[in-house]
Amino acid sequence: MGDAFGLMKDVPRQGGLGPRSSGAWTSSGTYDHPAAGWGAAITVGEVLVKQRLPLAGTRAMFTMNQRKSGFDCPGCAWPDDRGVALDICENGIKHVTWEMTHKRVGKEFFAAHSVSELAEWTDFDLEDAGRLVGPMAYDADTDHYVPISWNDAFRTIAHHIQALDSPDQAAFYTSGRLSNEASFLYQLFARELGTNNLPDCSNMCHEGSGRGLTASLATGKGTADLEDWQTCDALFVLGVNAASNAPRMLTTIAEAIDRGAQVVHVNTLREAASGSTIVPHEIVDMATFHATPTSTMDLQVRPGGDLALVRGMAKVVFEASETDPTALDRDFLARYTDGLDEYRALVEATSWDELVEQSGLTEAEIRGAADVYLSAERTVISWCLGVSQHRHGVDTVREIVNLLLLRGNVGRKGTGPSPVRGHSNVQGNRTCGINHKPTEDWLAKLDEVCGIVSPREPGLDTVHTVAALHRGDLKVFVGMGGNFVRAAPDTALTAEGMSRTDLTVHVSTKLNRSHIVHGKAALILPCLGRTERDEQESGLQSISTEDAMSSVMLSLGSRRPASPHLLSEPAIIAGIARATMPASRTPWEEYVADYDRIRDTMAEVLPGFEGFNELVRQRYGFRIPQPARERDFRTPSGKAEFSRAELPNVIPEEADVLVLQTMRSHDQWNTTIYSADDRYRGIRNIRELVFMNRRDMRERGIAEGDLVDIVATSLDGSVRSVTAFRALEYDTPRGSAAGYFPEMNVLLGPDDYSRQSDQPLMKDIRVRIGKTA
Ligand SMILES: Nc1nc2c(c(=O)[nH]1)N[C@H]1C(S)=C(S)[C@@H](COP(=O)(O)OP(=O)(O)OC[C@H]3O[C@@H](n4cnc5c(=O)[nH]c(N)nc54)[C@H](O)[C@@H]3O)O[C@H]1N2
Ligand SMILES: Nc1nc2c(c(=O)[nH]1)N[C@H]1C(S)=C(S)[C@@H](COP(=O)(O)OP(=O)(O)OC[C@H]3O[C@@H](n4cnc5c(=O)[nH]c(N)nc54)[C@H](O)[C@@H]3O)O[C@H]1N2
Ligand SMILES: [Mo]
Repeated sequence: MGDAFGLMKDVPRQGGLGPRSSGAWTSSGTYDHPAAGWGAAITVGEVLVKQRLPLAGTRAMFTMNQRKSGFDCPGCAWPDDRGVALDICENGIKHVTWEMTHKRVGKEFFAAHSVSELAEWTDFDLEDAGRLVGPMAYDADTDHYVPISWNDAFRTIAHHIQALDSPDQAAFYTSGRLSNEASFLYQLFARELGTNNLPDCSNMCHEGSGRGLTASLATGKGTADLEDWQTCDALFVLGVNAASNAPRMLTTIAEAIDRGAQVVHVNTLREAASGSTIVPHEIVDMATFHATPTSTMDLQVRPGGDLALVRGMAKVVFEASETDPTALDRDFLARYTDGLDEYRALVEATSWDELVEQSGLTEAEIRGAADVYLSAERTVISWCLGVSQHRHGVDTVREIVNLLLLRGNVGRKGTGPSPVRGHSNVQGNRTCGINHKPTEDWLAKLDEVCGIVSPREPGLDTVHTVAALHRGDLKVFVGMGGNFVRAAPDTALTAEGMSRTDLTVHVSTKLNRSHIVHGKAALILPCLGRTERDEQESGLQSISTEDAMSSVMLSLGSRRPASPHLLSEPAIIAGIARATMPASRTPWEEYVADYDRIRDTMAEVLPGFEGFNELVRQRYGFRIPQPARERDFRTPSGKAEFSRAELPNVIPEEADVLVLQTMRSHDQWNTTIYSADDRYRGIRNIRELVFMNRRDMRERGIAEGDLVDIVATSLDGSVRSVTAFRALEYDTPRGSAAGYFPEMNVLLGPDDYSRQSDQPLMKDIRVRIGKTA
């Protein structure tokens, strides 16, 4: 990578982008204790003490995810369980306390450290410096960030944006933590300005899920709710590392098993969730070390093999329907679906040999999964990045829907497709208009209510933003949260593109790499965190978020802000908008004075938000109406559409090429690395590693712990590599390998994205691995 463009020097070392460490690494194989439970509780205690927050942290734990008076956990988007008094998890607490740290990054910090010096810091050290406390501007003469007033910061942005030849020379990125209210203002600003350049982190996680579900069911979201999870007889969990990334899901899974439901995990790895858990809020379970199993079947697919598995299951369902009249829900199929016969013909024409080869499973395993499906009255199928970050992610999502349709498992209690969302409000961002390709209906309504004329040209998504930065087409980049330089593919190219812009603006809580890799001018604008009190003219404000199951709730911060100079995200957006468009007739100041006014406007624009202010103040908020959930499928045919995708070939042509997936460790929140450990995978003190199958290692003469080079060939033929990563033996299918994001993002070329979803191929990087010379 080199130290150009503010990236860390590429010195191979233990620890990757996490804390610097000289201690020895260890790898002890998969965790065989129950997930969550005491291991998590002990870690929570350590985290609170480390951040010097034992009391405040404990208080926060008790107000997290509590209706009425609490704040929504800024971690993942798993819905709050209404029956649970203490609905928390280890990783949510890590996440909250990371925001609550006592450390501060003020003007003294920036005076003491030049940007070139900070470029040498690890990503861990940058974030660990503490909370940002005042707006800062880059001073090229001294190479330091220096204080700037909020007004001057807004004027700087206005000056740059007004100087553009076209508003399309600016891009406005969102990371999925932004509230509904701030999201709405942000997209309103971009569109009033005249651009749909609204790339977001969803372009990297569930764009494919949204597109697949929309094509099949005319809804971009899952139709299953938490209640459906709680009443299904069979639950399939595909490509999710639940124990680390959606830990509260473990509770729901354990309860499902307790009531006799079948839970099938499908993953390339044997993850901790496919074992057992000690439910953290069950005091009795904790005290007695009572572990509940979280799996009744665990299928180890090859990378990208999910479509073949699901099609194989459909094949068994069709077979069964020859003798069992209840195998297919014929009434449902006749009344509500389109394309069944063609789908059936395609499935029947696909041979078992192909399905077995492409799934990496045996016919017996596929039949076993199909039997679970056929025996269940009600089925929920959930998935996350193991499904969506593939070339054919959209096809796989649609195949999942096909399978559900066969037995009427959509729009009925205890059933439905259920993508597991990532960031706490990533789904709400989309609902509120963060979308580079909005529909005409949506724009027309926005224009009518807000009195603007939105542009109709689609804007840039994440991968196309990287390309536009590289071409020099983007002059202004605004990041509303997130860490674009580290999250996006091809770190070096993204960094180089970012450093070519005239202005970069980052609205953030903590220092990260994207502040160090800056444009010619650069601003860091610090904002309130989700846990903090947001006081405006009309008093204390709350914001709202939408969970992965379409429930919208209020969130109220209660902590004293990290600094009196912080502004809220809505206030920052309004400040930028007013400075940039002085004649705007949008009541920016009034919106900020009282967020109820933002919600009043949203109530008019967003379908299903009529009466938003009243609805959201109900004890559990409200669920956004979703026609598909009522079996009202608003596709062009008016019916749920079966898809008919070719079975993709997911096996590399060349025998020496491996399929590498990039994933999160247990001690990480996306680009924030808390430590270099990965407890459930038995890893301590190392992140620059690659998990490999024992036979693939032996074939290449690689022994446990050897240093290896990983060379990736991009779809466009270009080659990227990393050097001196440790090869570690792991239970991953032959022909596959795994490593950590963001250390491995350098391996993804700008062309390596799915043509179906435009998502980067973060679970399908084609690599060759050999010992470091
Ligand atoms: N603590 C914590 N929680 C988080 C996050 C975090 O960083 N830390 N990030 C949040 C965000 S933004 C998101 S999007 C989610 C991500 O949640 P996950 O999707 O769980 O994220 P990953 O760590 O990428 O793990 C991908 C999983 O898919 C499996 N997999 C890989 N390839 C395949 C395949 O081809 N088929 C199948 N069936 N499985 C496969 C991997 O082995 C792994 O278990 O988590 C959210 N929650
Ligand atoms: N190779 C590979 N790359 C990936 C992935 C992968 O699986 N593999 N996953 C992708 C996915 S699913 C995602 S979602 C992206 C994540 O991409 P991003 O969302 O861009 O990254 P984060 O690491 O979540 O952002 C962390 C930063 O957010 C800021 N922040 C924290 N809280 C707040 C807040 O309340 N307000 C504001 N304004 N800022 C805040 C802090 O400054 C922190 O440094 O990465 C993607 N990249
Ligand atoms: Mo994500």
